[in-house]
Amino acid sequence: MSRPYICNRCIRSVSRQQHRSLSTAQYVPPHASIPGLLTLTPSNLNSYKDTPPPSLAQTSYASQYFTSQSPQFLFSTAYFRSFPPSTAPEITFLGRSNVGKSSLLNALFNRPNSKLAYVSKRPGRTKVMNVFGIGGAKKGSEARNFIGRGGLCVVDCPGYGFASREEWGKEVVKYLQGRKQLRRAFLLVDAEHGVKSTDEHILELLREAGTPHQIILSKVDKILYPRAKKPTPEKLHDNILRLRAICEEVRTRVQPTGNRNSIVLSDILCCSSEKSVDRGRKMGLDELRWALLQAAGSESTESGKKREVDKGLLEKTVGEDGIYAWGD
Ligand SMILES: Nc1nc2c(ncn2[C@@H]2O[C@H](COP(=O)(O)OP(=O)(O)OP(=O)(O)O)[C@@H](O)[C@H]2O)c(=O)[nH]1
Ligand SMILES: [Mg+2]
Repeated sequence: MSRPYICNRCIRSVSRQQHRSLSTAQYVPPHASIPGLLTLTPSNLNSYKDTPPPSLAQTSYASQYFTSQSPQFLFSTAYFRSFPPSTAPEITFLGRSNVGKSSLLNALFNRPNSKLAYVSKRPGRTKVMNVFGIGGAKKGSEARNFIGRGGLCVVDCPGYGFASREEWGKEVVKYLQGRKQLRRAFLLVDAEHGVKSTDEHILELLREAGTPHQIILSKVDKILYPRAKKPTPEKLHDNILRLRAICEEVRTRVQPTGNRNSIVLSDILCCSSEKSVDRGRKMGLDELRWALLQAAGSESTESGKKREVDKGLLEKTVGEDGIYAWGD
C-alpha cells in the first residue's frame, strides 16, 4: 500500500505514487490556484463580485470608526410613524428570528460584554425597531441623541418567521418601503440554513421598493470552525471552499429577476459575532464595518484617509431645510 505524502505547498496528503507521477513543473497542488487560502483575509472570507475587497487601510479606518467612538442608543419604536426626522443615513439589519441580527450589532460596535442590543437563544427576542447611532455627535446635553453629519444610524429589526408576529412585520415593511434615510438593508442569512422562502419574500419586497440591499451570511463560524478545537489547515481549507459554495448558492437565490428597480449588491459578507480570528477581531466584522461606511457615504479614501464631504451629494439627499423627509 502506498504511504500518504504530505505536500508542503498545499499541506494536503496525496499518495506518493500520485505525487511521483507528476513532474514538479506539471504538478499543481490542489490548493495552489487559491493563494493564501489558509489564512482568512477579506478576499477569501467574503465573496466580492461587484466591488473590490477593501484594503487593509480601509478596514483599519472602518474598525477605528466603529471602535473609537461610543455608540448611542437613540430610541425604540414599534411604529414607523414614530421615526423622527433626521439627517443621518440609516442602515438596517433584517432577517429571520434568531439569525443573529442583535448579536451582529453588538459585535459591530465592539460591545460583546456590555450589550447594546438584547440577544437570546430563543427566537423572537427583538420585538420593536431599536435605533443606535454612532459618529457625528455634537457636544452638549441637548444634542445627546442627535447624530449629525458624518455619523450614521443602525436599526435592529424584529425577525420574521418562527416566534415572530405579523404586526411587527407590517411596521418593518413600512419602514423599508418609506424611510428616505435608509441607505442599505443588510439581510442576514444563517450560513448553515441558507435562504428560506421567507427570505425570498423579503428580497422580493426590497426589490419592488427599490431599497438597496446586500446579504450577510451569519454564524459562519459554524462552517469554518464547527468544533471547539481549531481545525487543521487542511480542514480549514475545505471549510472555506464549502463557505464559497454556500455563497454561490445564496447568490443564485438573491439575483434580481429583471426588475429595473432592483438594487442588490451581490457582494456577500461572511460574519461571525462569536468567533475571533487574529488579535480578537471577529470574523468579517471589519469588512462589514467598511460596507456600512460605504452605504452611508462615509468611507475613507483608498489610503485610509477621511474623505472630503461631497457637498453636491448632500444637497441632493438632505433637502432644502437640511432635514430628510419625515417617514413617508
Ligand atoms: N455560533 C454563533 N452563534 C451566534 C452568532 N450570532 C448569534 N449567535 C447566537 O444566536 C442566537 C440568536 O442571536 P440574536 O442576536 O438574538 O438573534 P436575532 O436575529 O437578533 O434574533 P431575534 O431578535 O429573535 O430576531 C443567540 O443564542 C446567539 O448567541 C454567531 O455568529 N455564531
Ligand atoms: Mg434580535
